[in-house]
Amino acid sequence: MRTHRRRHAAVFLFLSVAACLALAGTRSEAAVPLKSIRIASGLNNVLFVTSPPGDTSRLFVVEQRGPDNRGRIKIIKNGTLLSTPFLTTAVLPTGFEQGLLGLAFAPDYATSGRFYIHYTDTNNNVILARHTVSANPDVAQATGSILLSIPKPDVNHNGGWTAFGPDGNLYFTVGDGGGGDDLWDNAQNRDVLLGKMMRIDVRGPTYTIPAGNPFAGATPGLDEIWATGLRNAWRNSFDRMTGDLIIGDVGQNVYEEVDFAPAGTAGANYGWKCYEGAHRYLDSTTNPCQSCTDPACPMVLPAYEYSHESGRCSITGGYVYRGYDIPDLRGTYFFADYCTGEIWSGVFSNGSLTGVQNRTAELEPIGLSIGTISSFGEDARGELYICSDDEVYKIVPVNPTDVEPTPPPAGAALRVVGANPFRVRLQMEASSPVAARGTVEVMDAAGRRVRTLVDEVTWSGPRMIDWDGKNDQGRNAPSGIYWIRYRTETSEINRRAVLVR
Ligand SMILES: [Ca+2]
Ligand SMILES: [Ca+2]
Repeated sequence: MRTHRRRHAAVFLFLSVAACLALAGTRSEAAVPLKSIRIASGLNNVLFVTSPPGDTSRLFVVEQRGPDNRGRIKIIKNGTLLSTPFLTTAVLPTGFEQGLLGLAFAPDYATSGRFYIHYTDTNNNVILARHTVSANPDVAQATGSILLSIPKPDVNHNGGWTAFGPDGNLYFTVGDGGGGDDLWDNAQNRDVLLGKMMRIDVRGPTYTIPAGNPFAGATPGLDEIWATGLRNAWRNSFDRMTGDLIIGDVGQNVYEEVDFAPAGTAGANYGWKCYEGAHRYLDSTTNPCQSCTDPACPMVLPAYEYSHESGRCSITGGYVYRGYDIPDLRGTYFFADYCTGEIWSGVFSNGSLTGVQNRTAELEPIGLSIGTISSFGEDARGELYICSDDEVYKIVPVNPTDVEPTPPPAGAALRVVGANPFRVRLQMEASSPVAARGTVEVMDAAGRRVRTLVDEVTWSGPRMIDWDGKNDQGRNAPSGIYWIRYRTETSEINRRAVLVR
């Protein structure tokens, strides 16, 4: 594969530049050969799978619509598809991109019972609604409450993704409003929620704006917006270990793209419709600079792009694998094209997706065709799934005895993964087998707190945590011995670190 680095003189780039690709059809050279196995069939228009944090026995399947045009969430429990749906929606509109589109369980679902759905209603609004579980853990309350209703000018480009970030806030995307070429110039317009990613805090009765939202309060632009310049970011994900955000943004006529944002990046403008992929496309008058090339309004170009050759038409963004069953795969990002059913993998490096390989031949089940790929999904242990038409597949090793699965830690764990003693950066991995609220702090040898690294955030699985050697005031801590303290509601772990200036 050849990789060109392109320079756009007029555009200041946060991130490195897109790769221009020749997507080779070669078989993977990964150490562990993969395959996919079908774990459920007979479903209706599957668009997503996910699990509540820490729930390792159930996988929840989102059906866009059934024959009665109602969206449903169904449960695969210990490998068996339950006949009673978890949730059945009202009758939803029948457009190709309409219906029940997204689902996210609250980090504290085990106690709050709250989950969030993203769908389109019969008035062509995009709806974000909260529901709660009933007394039966496999059945939800039928009625929920609408948190946001976003009007749209056209039926397509509804976005549809929603997920909780490592900060405990709810993120979701809405497409540019539809039509083609962003007719209404919405994606660059900070005064509409179309063509955007939003971030809201849903811990209270309705929702509030988290501190740090880029256009919060008096800053011009709608307070809910987290990122702008998206065309139709259909499937996105947080790397559950690093907190990095990965976006699969569907292109217009030629280029599909993957965008990458290091954890916590607020206010990024991903370029649409000034750019399609890494290529200058149309002008925008709603951009705050009223220009696509003013360095005062910088844009982030893709970490990766591919063109519509060979029938490719629409990216289905995926996940960075962080599971336990195939340790060799950790850090590998999987994504697909909706039209061709091709699946690729790569690794993020300095903001670019590198080493992209075609994994289709491996992951196409023998004797079966996966067909169109609407989404990937991740279960509570970080294992990955593929959603296709009426079926759900799981990515597994060809020969399970080829790999030595790493069992999830029995309890919370904290280990130093980088150099120790360290000079510049202490790298750690904190993991929790179940969703738990955790705090990570740096204490000095006298037991005084030097720095709060993670403040009461809920997560499950592994999470990468860095300490840059600074205290809470941003000043360099002196050389010496420090203790990294990881506390959850039920445990406390201390690890010794030595800072050498
Ligand atoms: Ca504002
Ligand atoms: Ca873009």
